[in-house]
Amino acid sequence: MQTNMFNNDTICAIATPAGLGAIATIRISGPEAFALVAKVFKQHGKPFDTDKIVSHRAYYGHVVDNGEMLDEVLVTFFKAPHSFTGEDSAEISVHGSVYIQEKLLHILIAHGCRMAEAGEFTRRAFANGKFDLTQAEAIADLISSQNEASHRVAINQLKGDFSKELQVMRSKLLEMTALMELELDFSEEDVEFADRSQLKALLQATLDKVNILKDSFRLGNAIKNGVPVAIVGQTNTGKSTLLNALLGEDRAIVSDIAGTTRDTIEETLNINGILYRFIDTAGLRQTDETIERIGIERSYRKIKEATVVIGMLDATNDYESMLSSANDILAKVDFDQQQLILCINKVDTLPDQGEAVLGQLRQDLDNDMIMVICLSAKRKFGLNDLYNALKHNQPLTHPDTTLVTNVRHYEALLHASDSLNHVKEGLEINVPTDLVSQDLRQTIYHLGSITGEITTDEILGTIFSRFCVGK
Ligand SMILES: Nc1nc2c(ncn2[C@@H]2O[C@H](COP(=O)(O)OP(=O)(O)OP(=O)(O)O)[C@@H](O)[C@H]2O)c(=O)[nH]1
Ligand SMILES: [Mg+2]
Repeated sequence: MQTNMFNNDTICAIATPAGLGAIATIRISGPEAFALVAKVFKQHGKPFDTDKIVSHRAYYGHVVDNGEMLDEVLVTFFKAPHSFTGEDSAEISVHGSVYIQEKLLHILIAHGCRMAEAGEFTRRAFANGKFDLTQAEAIADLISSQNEASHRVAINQLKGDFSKELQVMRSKLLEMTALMELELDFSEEDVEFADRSQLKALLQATLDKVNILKDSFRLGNAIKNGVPVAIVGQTNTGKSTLLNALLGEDRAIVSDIAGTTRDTIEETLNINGILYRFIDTAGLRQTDETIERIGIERSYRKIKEATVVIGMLDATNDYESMLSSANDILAKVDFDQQQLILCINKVDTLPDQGEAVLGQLRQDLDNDMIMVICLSAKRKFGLNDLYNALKHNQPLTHPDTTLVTNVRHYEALLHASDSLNHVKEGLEINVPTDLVSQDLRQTIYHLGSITGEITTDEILGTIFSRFCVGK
């Protein structure tokens, strides 16, 4: 529910994590913020004079309610518009007892404050023009960032470089569209205000930029949610055993019955600062069993979506069937976009620990793009070789490149790219100006929806409800 959003009331919430801590902070924002704090905050036993507030300064005192002292506190005041939300705001730091935190919230609410909804502080900041939508979303990403790479991407987005790129494109298109629409007013006179060759050049430049941003999503998403690594292969090759070995826990069921794993199992793991999303899949084989078949279809889908494919081969099988499984897997890999690591598993059962098979397979496949390693998932050896192979697929990020990490942005860019292509085609076959300008408006709309220049309440509601209360 986001109904009260623009009622201009005063809201409060605990901004620090739930539970016990050394200190906790309660955040208050809105027109009555200072007056509300003054109702409960005392210095040297005397009422606090809000006229004397200096913005961004911390004041020591006590929260007293009904003559009873609740806690010793520090209150920091932020005067509008120089606060996070752009409104008068205060932060009360209390001792981190759960009782104190909740009691203080109750006291504030009893005095007329309203409990904030999820993301409401950030939504108010957005409404007050403190930042645009991509920056608001970057704040959520920053809070949830768990490693250096995802932190860096969130910081870049927060700095607003992505927004600037979009705004420049959008305003150039707007200018051109306005000129075209002016022509419509003079349709009798057959004038051309918008130079068509300039328009074509602008379209191409915009399309190139939009496509670069769109294509960066694969990498951006990998950084944010983990590089997707699909573990695939025939039944009983040891895929689930490998997942468990990587995680160091018995996450997936392992058995010598072929077809044990029916559904995909995903777990993220941080290896040397990079987040990977390992996906154990149902073993590939011919089957009449409906559920297993659905699982196998999912395995194929996961191969498509993965950045890295780990193809599991079983060293206890004869060489010819291993080679044919390897060929089946590599036929499904798109080497322009994906990396394949073939793992000869169960080499603990071979006297030379797989050395001979490894050499033979490398020779027969004769493909530089494929890495082949020996492994025993069960005895946990060869894992280091796997980590090293994965290193070749670290998401490379240049600090200055803009990466799209958000599905909403990605979808808007897809739409923008489609409508730009429409405009281009339209110009080539000389469709009427009003139709071209309609397609241009579509592009402008999609680009504007990313930064929040064009949004509906519903979209905003969905975005901000993903934030935690207090943010
Ligand atoms: N000797 C040996 N056995 C292994 C190794 N890895 C797995 N196994 C055994 O192989 C059998 C199958 O292992 P799983 O991990 O269930 O195989 P899977 O590929 O997930 O099988 P499905 O889920 O049926 O597709 C089990 O009995 C494992 O103990 C290994 O490195 N060495
Ligand atoms: Mg399995």
